Amino acid sequence: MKIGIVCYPTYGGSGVVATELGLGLARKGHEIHFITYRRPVRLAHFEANIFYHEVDSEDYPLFEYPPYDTALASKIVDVVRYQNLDILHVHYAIPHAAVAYMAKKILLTKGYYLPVVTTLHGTDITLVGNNGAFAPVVEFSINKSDGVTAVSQSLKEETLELFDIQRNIRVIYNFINFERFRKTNKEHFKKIIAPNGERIISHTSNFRKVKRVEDVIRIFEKIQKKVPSKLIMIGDGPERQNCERLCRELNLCDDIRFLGKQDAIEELLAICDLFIMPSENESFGLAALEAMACEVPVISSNGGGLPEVNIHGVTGYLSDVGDVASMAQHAIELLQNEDKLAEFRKNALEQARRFDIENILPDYERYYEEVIARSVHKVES
Ligand code: GMT
Repeated sequence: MKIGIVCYPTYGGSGVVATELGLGLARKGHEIHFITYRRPVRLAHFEANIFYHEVDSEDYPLFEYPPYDTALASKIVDVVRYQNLDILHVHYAIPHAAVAYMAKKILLTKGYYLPVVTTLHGTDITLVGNNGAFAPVVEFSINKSDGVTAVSQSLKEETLELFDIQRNIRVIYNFINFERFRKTNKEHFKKIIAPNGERIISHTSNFRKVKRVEDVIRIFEKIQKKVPSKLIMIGDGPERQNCERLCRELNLCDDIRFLGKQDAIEELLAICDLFIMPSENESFGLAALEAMACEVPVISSNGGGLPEVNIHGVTGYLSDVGDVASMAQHAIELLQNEDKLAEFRKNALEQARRFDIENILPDYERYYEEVIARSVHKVES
């Protein structure tokens, strides 16, 4: 198939999923065309079957807000027509699903029906999409997509609750590439971060409010009182400064390292004993899955789709959102019991295997085929 992919090219989960999906499909022989405003972070090297089309955004003194949506729609029209795409897959509803609808309408005037699949990733529904500023457009463009997928059952249910959706939503989970995410020997890193054999705990996110990053620090403070440990904070974002301030207040600066954005996250996960994800809401929790693939158990909240990924008492523990005491207690129990920790490590890997990219890619291929078959001879919908 010739597949167009529209996504955010940044470090965020939706961009990572979109890029890894494109790379995986290209390895299976599909021709993939990425259409984004910047080269996606994980699209670092030349790959056969991968094409990249940058959206040119024209600046003009009249534009207080450069009309990216218009530029993206024009680029989609151009790529679809001249590369003869079979289907367009847009990741994150805002603005991509609405832009895809516009492109589709333009293409119809040229006698071309473009089947569009929209994947809902989480905050495009639960936070931003649900906001009155965007909600009518989000609802409309989901209903106008030829196919809609959500990354967890929980996100599907939330979408159906929040909007009047007339389309079936197919759940296709986030996935993991085990060629990259697996436990490797990085003892030299461990010696630098935990020179006295302390436990290593980690957190990865974009440090937005929804991630409750300060909870990570507060949980760590409690753990540290019982188990000698170090915390590594991976990623960056608006809440980082508050977190650093909290570390200073709690006198924890020597035991917490802020590493900023990192590319080789798997090399850091390889030395971790526990991963913390206390999010307010998390449609799936790709960062938790990456940890589990590297045999790191997860202490998380039970927000959104996290219970579909992290199994309470098996791969880690779940607590109510904001229940720092319970999360810390679970972490301490696990870190103090070597046998239990080893068992949870094994279980985490086993659970992660359910989401192996090799199992999930065929779900997307089948879905594209279904959507294309439904769209044949279609003129308007
Ligand atoms: O976690 C974020 O804030 C980034 C966000 C994104 O859209 O880039 O991640 C969302 O999509 C990921 C991939 O599908 C999911 O694994 C994350 O759980 C989801 N984040 C939230 O729901 C907060």
